[in-house]
Amino acid sequence: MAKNNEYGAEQISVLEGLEAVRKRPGMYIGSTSRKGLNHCIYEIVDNSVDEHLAGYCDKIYVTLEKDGSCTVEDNGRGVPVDMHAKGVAAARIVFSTLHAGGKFGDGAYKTSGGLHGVGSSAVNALSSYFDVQISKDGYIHHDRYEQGKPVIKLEKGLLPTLGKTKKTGTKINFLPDPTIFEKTKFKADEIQSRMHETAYLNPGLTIVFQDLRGEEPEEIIYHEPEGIVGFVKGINKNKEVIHDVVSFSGESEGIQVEVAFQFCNEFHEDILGFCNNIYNSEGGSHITVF
Ligand code: TSJ
Repeated sequence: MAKNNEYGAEQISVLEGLEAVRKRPGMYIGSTSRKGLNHCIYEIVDNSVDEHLAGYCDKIYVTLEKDGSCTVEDNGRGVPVDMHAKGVAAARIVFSTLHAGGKFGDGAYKTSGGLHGVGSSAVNALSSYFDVQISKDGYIHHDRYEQGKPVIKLEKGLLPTLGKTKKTGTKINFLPDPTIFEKTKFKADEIQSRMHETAYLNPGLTIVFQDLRGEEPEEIIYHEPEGIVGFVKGINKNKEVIHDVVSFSGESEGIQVEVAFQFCNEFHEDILGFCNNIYNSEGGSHITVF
């Protein structure tokens, strides 16, 4: 497994950790069907959304590339690249271990609904390649994995750089492993609707979706400054509404709640509940209590 005598016992246990994901992918991403495939994108995008919620990122680019891979890029602070306690760049730990979340900056994950960065290493494990560019501290830092194994040699424990930059942000380009997934073609319409929903739930965020796989490149910009009010308007746009959208928000014991609703001239009722950006098909206690 470890060709390189840089790997100590610690590193070997890390590789075993990601092997566990390849053995039982469903435990980490739900399934290996197209749903699981698309879920990989959401796991990566959720990290950028967390960076937005922390107050540092307002733009996310999601691109379906011609070669079947996906690129997710944000303009946040960039995943920390400095030396971690283990003598390895912090980013290497983020991508190659099933670490518990919240290690890298405490406040960052207060409103995180995802797997707190655990998802990124699971996606890495399930990808033929997983390429990372982190723009931070004046440089583009580079890391790369194949089937979850690092293929870039660290320099004194740190990531090599590709050149200088004045920007900051994180860019991931990954190709799902065809030996893991039953289908490897991302479904654009499902991803578009999830990105639109994410934009409604995060009114300060702009998500640029691009599909470069067809003859004509496609680009959709999702920006919904009206937030969940706009979400309700969008859901009801072809219905006979009987009043304007009603909305209110409040906070109690550090928990923020936002509500928007509109009645239509029909018997059917839809109540969508989201907690920390995650839809709960069973409603969840915040719906039941409301
Ligand atoms: F999934 C992922 F980890 F690969 C990934 C992470 C993918 C993408 C597209 C973006 C990100 C990501 C992570 N964007 N921004 C961040 N931010 C941090 O990880 C970060 C940066 C700085 C600090 C700090 O305390 O200084 C803390 C964190 C968590």
